Amino acid sequence: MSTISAISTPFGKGGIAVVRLTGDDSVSVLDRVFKPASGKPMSDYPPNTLIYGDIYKEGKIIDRGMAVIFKAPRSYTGEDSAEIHCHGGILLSQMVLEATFLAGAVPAGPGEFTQRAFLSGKMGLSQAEAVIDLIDAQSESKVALAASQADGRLSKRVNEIYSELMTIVSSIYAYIDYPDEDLTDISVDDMKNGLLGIKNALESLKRTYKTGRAVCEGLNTVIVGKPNTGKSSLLNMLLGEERAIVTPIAGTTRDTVEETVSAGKVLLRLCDTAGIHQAGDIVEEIGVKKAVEKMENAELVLAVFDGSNKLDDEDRDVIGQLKALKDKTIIVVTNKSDAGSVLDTADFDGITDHFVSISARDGAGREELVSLIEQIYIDGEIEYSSACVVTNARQFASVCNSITHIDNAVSALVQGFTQDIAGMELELALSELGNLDGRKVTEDVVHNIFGRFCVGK
Ligand SMILES: Nc1nc2c(ncn2[C@@H]2O[C@H](COP(=O)(O)OP(=O)(O)OP(=O)(O)O)[C@@H](O)[C@H]2O)c(=O)[nH]1
Ligand SMILES: [Mg+2]
Repeated sequence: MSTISAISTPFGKGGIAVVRLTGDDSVSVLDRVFKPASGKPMSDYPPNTLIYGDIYKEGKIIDRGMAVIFKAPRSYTGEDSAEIHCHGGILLSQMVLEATFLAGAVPAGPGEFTQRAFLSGKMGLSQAEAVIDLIDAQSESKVALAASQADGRLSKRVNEIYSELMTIVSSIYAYIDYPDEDLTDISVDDMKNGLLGIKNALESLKRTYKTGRAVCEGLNTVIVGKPNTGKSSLLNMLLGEERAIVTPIAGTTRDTVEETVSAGKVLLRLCDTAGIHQAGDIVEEIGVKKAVEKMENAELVLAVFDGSNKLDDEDRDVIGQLKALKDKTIIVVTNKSDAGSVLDTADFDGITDHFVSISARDGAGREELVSLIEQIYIDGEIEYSSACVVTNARQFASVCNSITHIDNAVSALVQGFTQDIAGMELELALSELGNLDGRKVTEDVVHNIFGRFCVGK
């Protein structure tokens, strides 16, 4: 493999910057760029040891710093690797990087270090994804969950399920190829039971995605309501800053305002929208259309009503639209509790069971709203430090597809079809499980995943 290098620390001034190398020639590239103060070459030093010395570019010393070598396979990538720690100047770290290029390294692409770790078998794909989640994490709960998945827990569990399934598939093929010989002691009933056990294991993994998604991917959440109910005030309250314009004039928000915010353990991808009503002009009309579209595409709808006033025709129109929504979680937020509260849950019959009363202006009710969202999305049984959790749509799709193939195999067995039909379905299930951890994943998927990383990771 070629030797690649990149600055692994963020762009900007800092105490130190780290230039990272990986590939067969890492040590010889390092020897050309870094000379230990002792006069001995770096290659004479043992690995995993930080050594002090001079950093050279085109024969001139440009900085003093530290360097370390990691020998294959005991490195992040599984290859020979090295790091140079220089002072954290923007130009200086760039010059050190260029020195590594002059010494034979080539620039690393986004996520290429982790991609190499995956290719050399150091980590599964779900583990690599957990590393992205860790880097992206905006909430403590996401850090906790990603850190626990980055140790390869999900990969391990999926591998166990894969092996169990493989045993059954082998028995089925042994049975088909040599029906008269006693090669397998598994009866059709045993096979069915074994498959149902595997299906149950996959079903419990599948259930963890509700929590995994809420914590890691975030929930697509829209704030809707008629004008002036306090939608933008709610966005600001959740964010803890005056992000959206709030005025007493109905129709203040015309375009959507989008922000990501953590609500306790849940990550909300929030969208504030224009008040839904009969629009007065073309700009408003477009805003209202956008609001309705966002509502139809969201998964969590925060429907805001002014709880200090009786419902009017505009509210009733919003309620009608909420009733028409399918497969969404709706929370009715009655706002302006400081000004009185004349609405009750009966006013929202048939929309939802989730209600909360707040005063977005004063911040009252924020905790109740957050804990209601956590109650809906976070499975309290999931212990982050020990559980296997499905955290993204790609992993979830593999789990769902493998369940479907197992179901098909079981019904083939139950209906007495020839066993090769069940065998074919189970091979598809195996291939789906293989996808989950990258065993059989296509090159496109791999590129797509690692392309989301930053350069230097
Ligand atoms: N008393 C009281 N007034 C509030 C509260 N929340 C918002 N308001 C007021 O209600 C008015 C409208 O608030 P916004 O947050 O702009 O309402 P909106 O739903 O975004 O309005 P549009 O963007 O016009 O649809 C402002 O005058 C706010 O100060 C609250 O909790 N109590
Ligand atoms: Mg607004």
